[in-house]
Amino acid sequence: MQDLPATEVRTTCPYCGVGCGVLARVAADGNVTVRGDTDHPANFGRLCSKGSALGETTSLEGRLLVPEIGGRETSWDEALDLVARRFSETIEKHGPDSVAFYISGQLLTEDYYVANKLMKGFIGSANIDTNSRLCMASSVAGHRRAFGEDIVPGTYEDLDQADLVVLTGSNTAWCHPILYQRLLAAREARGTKIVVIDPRRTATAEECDLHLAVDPGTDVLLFNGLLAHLDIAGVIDRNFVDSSTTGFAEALSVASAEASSPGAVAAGCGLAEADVRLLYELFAATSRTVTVYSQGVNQSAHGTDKVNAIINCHLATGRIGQPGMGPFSVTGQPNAMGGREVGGLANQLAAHMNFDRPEDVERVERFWSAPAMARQAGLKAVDMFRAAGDGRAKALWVMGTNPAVSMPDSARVRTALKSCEFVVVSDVTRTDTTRYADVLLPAAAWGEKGGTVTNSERRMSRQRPFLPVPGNARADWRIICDVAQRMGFGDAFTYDGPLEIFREHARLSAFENHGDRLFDIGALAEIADAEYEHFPPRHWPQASGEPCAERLLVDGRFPTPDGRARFVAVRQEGVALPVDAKRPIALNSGRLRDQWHTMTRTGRVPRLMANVPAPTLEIAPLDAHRRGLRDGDLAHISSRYGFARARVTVSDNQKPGTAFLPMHWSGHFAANAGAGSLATPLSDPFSGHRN
Ligand SMILES: Nc1nc2c(c(=O)[nH]1)N[C@H]1C(S)=C(S)[C@@H](COP(=O)(O)OP(=O)(O)OC[C@H]3O[C@@H](n4cnc5c(=O)[nH]c(N)nc54)[C@H](O)[C@@H]3O)O[C@H]1N2
Ligand SMILES: Nc1nc2c(c(=O)[nH]1)N[C@H]1C(S)=C(S)[C@@H](COP(=O)(O)OP(=O)(O)OC[C@H]3O[C@@H](n4cnc5c(=O)[nH]c(N)nc54)[C@H](O)[C@@H]3O)O[C@H]1N2
Ligand code: SF4
Ligand SMILES: [Mo]
Repeated sequence: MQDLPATEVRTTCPYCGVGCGVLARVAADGNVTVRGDTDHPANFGRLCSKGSALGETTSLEGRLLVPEIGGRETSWDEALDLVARRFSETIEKHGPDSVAFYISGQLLTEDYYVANKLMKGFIGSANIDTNSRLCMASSVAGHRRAFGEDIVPGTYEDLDQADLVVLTGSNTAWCHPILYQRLLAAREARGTKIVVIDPRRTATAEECDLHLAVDPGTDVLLFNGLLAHLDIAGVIDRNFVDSSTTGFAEALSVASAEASSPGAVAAGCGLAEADVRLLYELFAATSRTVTVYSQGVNQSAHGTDKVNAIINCHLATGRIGQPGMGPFSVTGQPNAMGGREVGGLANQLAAHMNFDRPEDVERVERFWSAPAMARQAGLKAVDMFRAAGDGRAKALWVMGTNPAVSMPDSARVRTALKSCEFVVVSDVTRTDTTRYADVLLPAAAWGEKGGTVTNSERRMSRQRPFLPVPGNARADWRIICDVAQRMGFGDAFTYDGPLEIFREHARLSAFENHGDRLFDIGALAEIADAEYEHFPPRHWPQASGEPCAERLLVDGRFPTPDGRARFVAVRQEGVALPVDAKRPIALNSGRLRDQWHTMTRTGRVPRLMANVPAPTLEIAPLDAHRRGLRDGDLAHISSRYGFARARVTVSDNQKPGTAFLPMHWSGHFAANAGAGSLATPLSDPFSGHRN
């Protein structure tokens, strides 16, 4: 990596899971400017609209700078004493499962590690879940079912090297913009074909060779039909299937019975038969195929089955672990992958270990010398807020996420936050959630704290501070350790900085790991101060004494007990978004190019607000006509769970019977425009994911 002028600091973008490298510079007058890091292998110097505007988000306007108890400013000592005392008393009186943490894929790996350690090893409950539940949990569960471990086999280079890229349930052009630009550049160079599977004609679909506007929730049928077609077309990789997998015959038989022909699939998915055939023929004929998927797959009551339906097609053709091919779940948040490494979900343990293996639980217990090791999975996000609402969870700590807006059935979540006895919120600014905080803790923000994040392709990068920590704000890892010490767990939480935590995290990944867990970064367990400071972006695994494997699952061996991958026989369940005469429109929600989630940062930047300045509901011409709605009208939208209001945009991009409302508008920016108020809390049985 090239040396930088002393005024520039090398760090990583805090938005999406592409994980672009950023060079930040602070001018003498305090103004921050950023540019892309040409040395970073995720972006090679490019930044999207949100990344380029990062310099405009670092002002202190609206920042939380002092701890508060009940709205009154106070000292850290008083706030931390109260948090520790209330958590300890609640645990003493009602047991460890009466408390919970709801955390975030936007925390750094080191923050995440200590939060998980405190809850699962020292408090003695697994009631810690993250907003990645809304995001990545179906991929995690699908990977574990198929591969035995939560593995993303591929790298971004596979997109450069593929001849066909299928983007399903992913508006890549807006949500992973730099990856999308990379894909377009590859197409320029080698003529890559791009297929988009999405009920909406998104910005991503505008550029593609084939767009399949599937009915929402019908992806399993589409991919089951593909599996059946691959068999008929004679492109099953028999060698690979025989030597590296189990369960093929059953998966194929279920798929073939359900999706007997492209015609049957087309009818079930609301597609033209010719388009279905075209996809199937392209897929069958192209060995270098990558299937990228995101929330249209994950965020659904049958998300795990969708993930396995996709993986089945890659296993059947042996298209996995080789250049230019593989299933590729792209992560949403900057550290969604890091959170999975440290076990941030209620049903995971740290370092890719799991509650369903008692030897894993004991191993983590031994490593931490944990006085109160949790032995079973805890409450997942939706259930956690139910428990907070009905009095089972009596003390809740929310860090780095805004569930009052972003959880489905958010009105119920707000009621739960109001009724929960003791709510702590760590954030950098006031949000719809901080309104419910009994104790408000001011966290250090991007640019003020250091640590590591891992992007979609398993590449770990450093975030580095370039600004002083303002007011009395503190880094999240430190706040968590401060509370842990006051709860009497001092010896295990005396880190002097993120580096010490990172070393422990690396040691745990290698602890009694004889190659059975692919997540192993043992080579970094003794990383020196200067090396952590320098830390070039690198993939995991980084096992001690072994070369770093960039692409995983290369040799046809999988981290299951028998070394084989598993086909999962999946059936198309009822459509994910049931509509009826009373509620005839299936509402879909997602993202805009220039906004980030609940807008706490991007909402402050005028040029990012300019593109779509107000909440809008996109609706098909036919549906608009039936309801007498025209462009610019104010629509009242209601669901079983709540209501919202938004301006109408009549658009051919919407399939009749579906409408799209961005997820971003919180109560802070618009009254009653929250998509979360309308969204269903129905969850996937395997991942706890909901649609
Ligand atoms: N600009 C911007 N970028 C972001 C974010 C942001 O807030 N703003 N957030 C980040 C995060 S955390 C995440 S998780 C990612 C999300 O990245 P994406 O998943 O690409 O984002 P969404 O806008 O939710 O798009 C999901 C797409 O799935 C489609 N879809 C809905 N139902 C179905 C279905 O049943 N089948 C199929 N095949 N498709 C369906 C929707 O129409 C929509 O276009 O984006 C990340 N990047
Ligand atoms: N209707 C609908 N709802 C959705 C989705 C959807 O598609 N549709 N998508 C879901 C998905 S995939 C996701 S990931 C979630 C995202 O939803 P949220 O996680 O609620 O979204 P953010 O607005 O990013 O919230 C992050 C919070 O952390 C704060 N913060 C920033 N930096 C720091 C820090 O360093 N420390 C601390 N302590 N706080 C910090 C920010 O100010 C902000 O309040 O939304 C989910 N909700
Ligand atoms: S693509 Fe994602 S990581 Fe890269 S600059 Fe844009 S928001 Fe940041
Ligand atoms: Mo997400």
